[in-house]
Formats: sequence, structure tokens, C-alpha cells
Amino acid sequence: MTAWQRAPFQLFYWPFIQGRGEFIRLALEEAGAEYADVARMPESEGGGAKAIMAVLRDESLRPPPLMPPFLKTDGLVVAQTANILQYIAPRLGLVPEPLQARVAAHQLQLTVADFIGEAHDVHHPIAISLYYEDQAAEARRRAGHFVKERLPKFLGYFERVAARAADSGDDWLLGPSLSYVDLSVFQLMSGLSYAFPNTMAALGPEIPRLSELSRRVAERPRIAAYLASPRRLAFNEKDLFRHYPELDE
Ligand SMILES: N[C@@H](CCC(=O)N[C@@H](CS)C(=O)NCC(=O)O)C(=O)O
Repeated sequence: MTAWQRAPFQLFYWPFIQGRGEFIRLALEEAGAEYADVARMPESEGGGAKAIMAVLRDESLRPPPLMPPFLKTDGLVVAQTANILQYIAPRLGLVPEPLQARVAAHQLQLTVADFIGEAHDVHHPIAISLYYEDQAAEARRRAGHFVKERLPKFLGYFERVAARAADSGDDWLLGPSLSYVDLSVFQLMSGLSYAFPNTMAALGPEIPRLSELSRRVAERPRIAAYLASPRRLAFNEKDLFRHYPELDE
């Protein structure tokens, strides 16, 4: 058994992108959890994308995961980003105890999932099996609607969530302590600022609380250390959030 196979959390995600795996990485990093980013380990040690494929082909899993990210922990293979976070957050101290707060966290995380699906579909509006260049015209049309309608709608919603938390005297979206949803909103803001810098700059005055919350997340010691480390992959044009200037007009 190699060292990573003994790690209490084994994340399986595509090795060259932040993607949806980043929402899990941020939670594990903030908690200081011992985890293995399996596909980023050398193939000679059982890592690489081959490790992902091996789990996807494992016929003993009930139910099997459909696609990454998935997490091996407690002898389980847990898939779906929001579901993984919901499962591990109590152990990581990243969600308040009461059931109502956990349901609220999951509700917000599912909204993040809806939003990132739309952000992805801006550059792949027709099919993920086609290159961006093969659907650039449709992407441009979709981007017009995304930046004018959907992006302000979703960020406006999270801004209202933040405002109501602040009105109740809370520092974070779900209460006095940071939760995994705060980390995910930070990742949303980072990804959107990379992909749509003009749109985000124009929207800035309307989302002051989200900007401030993102800054506070980035300054947390473990997150700051993670962002400065080689473990944090750079945004790139194979990723979920892509910067194509023609889609940010
Ligand atoms: N709803 C899933 C979506 C997972 C997903 O779309 N994974 C992408 C990478 S971020 C993938 O591997 N897609 C391959 C495919 O759609 O065939 C989640 O939130 O985890």
C-alpha cells in the first residue's frame, strides 16, 4: 500500500485543472486535513488519470460514480461535489451543527453547482465533446445572455444572502464561523474574475459584500498558504472558468 492509500481523504479529480475538484480541495486545505490528490500523484505510484479510470471501471462499487470529482473516505466512494462537501464538512468543522444550517448550506452549494454549470456552458454551449473553436459563434451568443442576465442574477442572489447574514451580525454566510459555502463563493468569485474580468469589474459596486468575503477567505492562513503553493493550479483554457476576451464584452 502506498502512502496516499492510507490518507483519510483521497480526492480523485482531473490533474491539470481546478474545475469542480477545487471546491473540495479548498475545504480540505482550510481544515488542514491530510488528503491525497490522487490523479496528481505519479503513475508509478498508482496516480495519474489512470487512477480515476480504475475507479470508474470498478464493478464492485454500488453505486459507482459517473465522473470526477469523487472522494474515497470511510471505505466509501462519494461523488457529486455538493454531496461530497455535505458529507465531509461536519468532520472538517466547516458547517454549523444544526440540521437547518446544514440544509441551508447544501441549498447554497447546489445553487453554486447550477451557476458553475452555466458558466461552463458559456464556452461549451453545444457539446462538451466539441472544441471551443467549433462552437465559438454559439458561445458568443450565449455569453451575451450570461454576462447580462445570469451572472448578475446569481451573484446578486449570493450578495443578498451575505447582506442578510451581516444584518444578523454574522461574519460568514451561515453564521459566525466560516463554512464550506464561503469557500465555494470565494472560488466562484476567483473563477469569474479570471474568466470575465470586464463584467466583474462593472458589477463590482453591486456586490461589495461578496468581494469583501472573498478577500477575507483569501487571507485565512491556510488558504493563503494553499493559494501560494504549487498545489493550487493556475486557471487555464482547459478549465471550467476560461478567459476568452470575446465572451466578456
Ligand atoms: N454534477 C457533478 C458534475 C461533475 C462533472 O461535470 N465533472 C466533469 C469535470 S468538472 C467531468 O468529468 N465531466 C465528464 C463528462 O461530463 O463526461 C458535480 O457537481 O460533481
